Amino acid sequence: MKMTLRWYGPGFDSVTLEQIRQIPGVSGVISTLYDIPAGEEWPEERVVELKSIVEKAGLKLEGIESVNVSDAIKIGTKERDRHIDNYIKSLEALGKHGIDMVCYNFMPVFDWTRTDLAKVRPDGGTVLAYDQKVVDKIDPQTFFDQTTSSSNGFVMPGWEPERLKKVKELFEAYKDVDEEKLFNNLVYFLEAIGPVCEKYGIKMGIHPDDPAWPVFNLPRIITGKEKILKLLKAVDKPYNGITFCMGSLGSNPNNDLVDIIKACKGRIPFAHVRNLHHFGNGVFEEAAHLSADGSFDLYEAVKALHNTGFDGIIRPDHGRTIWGEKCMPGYGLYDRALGAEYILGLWEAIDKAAKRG
Ligand SMILES: [Mn+2]
Repeated sequence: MKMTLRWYGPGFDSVTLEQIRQIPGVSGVISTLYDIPAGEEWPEERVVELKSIVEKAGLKLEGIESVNVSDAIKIGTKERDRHIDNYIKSLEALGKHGIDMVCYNFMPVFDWTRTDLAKVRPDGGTVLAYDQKVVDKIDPQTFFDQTTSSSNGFVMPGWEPERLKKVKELFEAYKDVDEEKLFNNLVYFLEAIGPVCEKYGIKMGIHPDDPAWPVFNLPRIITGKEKILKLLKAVDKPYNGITFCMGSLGSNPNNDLVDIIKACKGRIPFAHVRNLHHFGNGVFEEAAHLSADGSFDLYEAVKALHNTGFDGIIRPDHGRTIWGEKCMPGYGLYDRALGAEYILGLWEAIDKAAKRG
């Protein structure tokens, strides 16, 4: 297991690599080339540059989150094959330099969705929160404008302004894409990138839909165990894996997180570990990683990862904003550092207990 933190790169992140390096047990980061639009090729020299910036700080670039998949690929337009060729070239550039874990998602239009980016909790910290009733009352464009204007001036992953300023057009482009079509387009994509993944030993980890149900009537295909297993079976190769995101899958309280980990044994190259507090009826807020602060049992989840032989990359997921930090919502230093230490503590205890029988 390799403990990492997500890092957005110079100019995009309030947290520095020097700070990350001082978190005990964190050996690397997960990063991306934030400025390259989905569908375009990642130049090899940019990959080399990113890798060297990270390594100069004494850390390892363990993987990429994300190499984004373009809407053309998700919709299946005539541009798709050109974009897939570019995706393959990007993977080639990564694989050549030993970067072998790539996270991506196949969510139409919006990546993750939250209705409040700074909900105040009783201890004064703020968190990302979701209320289905708010989403039900709002149109997508207003929703987009509200989300981007409350991000403390940071560009948030999946909410890139260039792409989303034309929300209406995007919705129009997706109007004939139902679950089945989206799924088939995903399989088409995965089969096309198979050879380059196998050549370099790249593990692809699809990120589950967040929240794990359809929003704004857009189809969602990675929402729970059954659908994940359907995908793993459709392209039954080790490179086709999932990013086990506890917060996303756990947004639906009917998802049994431990059961999903067991069912996906050997196909989880990347794990996002975090906690949520559920209020019921599609209302939840993010919480500190500690089990007692939310609705999930982090001990059981980490134990399931350990017991299924998980040897991939792990990171604390969204943190609370605490101690007056100015940061991208969910991605401050302090609470994610606390989360990393907690997960590492659980792992050490579980690992030692297992070895002592
Ligand atoms: Mn996640």
